[in-house]
Amino acid sequence: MQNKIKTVQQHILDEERMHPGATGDFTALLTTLTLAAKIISREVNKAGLVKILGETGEVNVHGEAVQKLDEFAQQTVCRAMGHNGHLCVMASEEAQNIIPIPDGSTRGKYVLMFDPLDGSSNIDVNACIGTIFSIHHKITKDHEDGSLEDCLQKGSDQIGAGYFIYGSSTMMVYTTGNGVHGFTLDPSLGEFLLSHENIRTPARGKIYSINEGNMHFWDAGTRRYIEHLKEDRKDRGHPYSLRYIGSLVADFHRNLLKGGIFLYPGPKGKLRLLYEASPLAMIVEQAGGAASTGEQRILDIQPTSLHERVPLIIGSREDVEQYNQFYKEAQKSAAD
Ligand code: AHM
Ligand code: MG
Repeated sequence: MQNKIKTVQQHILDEERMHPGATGDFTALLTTLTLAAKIISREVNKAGLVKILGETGEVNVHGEAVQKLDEFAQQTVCRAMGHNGHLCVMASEEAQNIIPIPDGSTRGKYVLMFDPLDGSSNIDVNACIGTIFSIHHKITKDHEDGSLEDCLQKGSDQIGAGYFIYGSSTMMVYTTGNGVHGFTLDPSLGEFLLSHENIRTPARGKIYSINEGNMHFWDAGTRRYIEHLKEDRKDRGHPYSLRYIGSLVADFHRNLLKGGIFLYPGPKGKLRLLYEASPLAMIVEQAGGAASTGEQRILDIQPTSLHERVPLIIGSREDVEQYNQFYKEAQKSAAD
């Protein structure tokens, strides 16, 4: 039989229909998000042409104020999602406080957290960047508007998570708890088409991704673990290779498909729990992988503030488990 042709909207709708009492609201929410991503993708693709890469404050050839791409992405998501009618509040890596739904727009039952353009240091050099999103149910009852409390939910309570990657093609990868599915944007149709159904990440990989320039800041467990991977290559014939783009979505996406481990270790980490770690942790677990801080499962962390950072160790299950072991042993020897 030939491969099926299916748009992301059809796929989400089919998944939503599996839930009794589904209203279609969730499908509508994600559909609007794909529209925002298409707009961002279009700007990313023509960035070099319209000099959109300039600093804010510049004026382009049309006499319009030039925006940096990350600000453009932030505003695009807010403008598309704020009026979508299904959200009660949003929060973004690019905004200090929670983002209320605009006056006059219908409030809904979902909460959206997002990183509008992750990997922004790669924009100027034409490397992959992405948009990451995380969706929760509203949990507060007293107002139609959502609050900080609605945003500070554990990753294990997410009802959906995903990312868009703006690379050699634009892709959407998402999960609603029924596996992980990937869609590739066909620019001639303007549709995301199913290209990677039910992604499973290999149990063990051959790639590690870490900023080795930070080696002297690493904890002892991380240092020993990375040494061990290099010894695996030299002595035990398991060829780990280092691959690091410095754009989380791109590093994560490659490792998800090929197998491997991405590390941004502590003590505090750089990556944000709500906009980066939690959504990618849901995706990786749904694909059979794992995500931890070294001592705790990412999805079990109770957030305490909007922009909280966590160490992030994420990827193939056996690799993450082995890292956790190294981390715990180093903690134990330091305590003895
Ligand atoms: P950003 O949200 O400011 O783009 O920072 C997050 C990025 C991630 O995409 C990437 O994994 C990490 O920062 C790379 O950091 P470093 O340059 O310290 O290795
Ligand atoms: Mg980011």
